Amino acid sequence: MGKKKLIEGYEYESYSKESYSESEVLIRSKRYFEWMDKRRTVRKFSDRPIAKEIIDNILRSASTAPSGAHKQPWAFCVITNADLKKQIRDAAEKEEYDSYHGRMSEEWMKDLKPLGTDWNKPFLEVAPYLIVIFKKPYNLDKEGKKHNNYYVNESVGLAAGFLLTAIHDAGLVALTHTPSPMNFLTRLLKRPENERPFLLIPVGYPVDETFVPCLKRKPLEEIATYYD
Ligand code: IYR
Repeated sequence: MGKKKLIEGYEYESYSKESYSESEVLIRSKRYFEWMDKRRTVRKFSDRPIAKEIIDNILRSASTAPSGAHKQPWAFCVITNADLKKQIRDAAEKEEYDSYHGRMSEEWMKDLKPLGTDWNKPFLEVAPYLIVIFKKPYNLDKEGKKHNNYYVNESVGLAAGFLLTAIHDAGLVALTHTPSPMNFLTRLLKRPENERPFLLIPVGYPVDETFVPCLKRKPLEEIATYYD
């Protein structure tokens, strides 16, 4: 921890980054991109177990994300219990069945075709861990009074991104699953009234021979505009 000082009555600590030469910064940025580019969403998981400590560390990384007024408006539920996983699978498949049989538009179904998704979600029972991220639009104090959080979707989206990167770095894979609607998660996991399900993320190792769709990422020219 760095040197501390008070600024307008609040405690601050000195913060310094490693100082790399510009060529090192260039190499690092390229290496990071190439590594991130290797992350893929996987839909077929092995049931190979994973130590809880690994998941603990991944969640600690996710929770380093910035958040509005540093409220950290997220809660992570980690499910390993087989019975609970089955209940989640059953409830998700019930919703997904309806989505794939009429709730999703023709265009949506066509867009999903190349990804090979359907209403069957075996990974919800096979993956050793299910992580459910909840967002907290407000906190409740001891008297039950509501205190709003800020930029909740942005904050929780960032934490989800950090979570996926930590999973990738650890050598594991994940699937950002969005059963819709997902209020069954509030019920099954008995969450408090100030939490809303945000993402359901199975985590594990991929099956031995894994195939993922051949996707192309948009080139830089298509995603970025520089204003010099
Ligand atoms: N939630 C459904 C459908 C689905 C929607 C999108 I957009 C995807 O990128 C993938 C799936 C499901 O999980 O199957």
